Amino acid sequence: MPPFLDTLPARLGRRAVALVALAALPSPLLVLGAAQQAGAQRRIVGGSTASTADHPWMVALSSRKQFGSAHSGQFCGGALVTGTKVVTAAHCFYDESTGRRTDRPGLRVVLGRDDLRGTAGREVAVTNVWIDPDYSFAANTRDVAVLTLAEAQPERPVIELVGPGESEPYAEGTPATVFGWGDTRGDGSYSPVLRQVTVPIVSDAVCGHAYPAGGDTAYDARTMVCAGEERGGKDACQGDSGGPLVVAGRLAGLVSWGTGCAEAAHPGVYTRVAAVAESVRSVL
Ligand code: 4AZ
Repeated sequence: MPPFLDTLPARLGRRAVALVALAALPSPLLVLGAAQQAGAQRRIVGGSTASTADHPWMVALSSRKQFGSAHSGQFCGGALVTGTKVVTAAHCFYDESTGRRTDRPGLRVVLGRDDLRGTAGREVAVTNVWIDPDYSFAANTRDVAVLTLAEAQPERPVIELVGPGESEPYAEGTPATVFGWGDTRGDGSYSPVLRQVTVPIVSDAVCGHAYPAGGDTAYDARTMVCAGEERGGKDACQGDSGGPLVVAGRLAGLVSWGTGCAEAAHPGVYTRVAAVAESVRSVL
């Protein structure tokens, strides 16, 4: 994802704002003013470092063409759910400006590497990218993909998915932890090291108000879930896409979209794993 921030919903912004407009946008620090005033630290945004030793299912998706390839070519996050399958976001495989499927040349899954400047862990090729057949790029609905690894990882612990139709993990206020190597400040500062932040699940009513119907970036309670503090300061951001939102040790969400990062009253929006679990299970 282009490592810049604007005040539009991320998906709309990525399509509508050319790089040439970057200079004309308010500075990320101004955009994040509310979070700053709240005294928040802006990491993942607002979190702390994490390790794949503790979260061995956390993986990076890498491509040799990716901007910022100093960080192992990382462009999205994902989660290992079986010895050969990684769950991530469908939009990681779509071009933001055209809305079409895009190639990720040299696509690999990076396992066991906390610091993407290094060579620890393993890089494994991908033999297949499955996108949910009902994924909509325009509406951001059912934003899920499943990658098949060229080599099985039988020793590596996996994360369990929340099951089809479950609702309890999504109760308002439930603590949820998101992991990633994405932007820590909303200004293109991708993190070389894995980070995590814990945010409360936001109710459908509040999230529907934050992202009302009418645009193509509306909140859809059937296929999405929101998480974040009302005052902002903690969030996923560009580059965290596809990464896991973990509730009580299980995969409950995938980083999908949002307006900016860590803004007050604009929680992060995640793919609701319970809504796509049946479809995902059919390809595991
Ligand atoms: C993105 O562009 C993105 N604050 C992901 C998550 C959020 C915003 C943007 C949520 O990948």
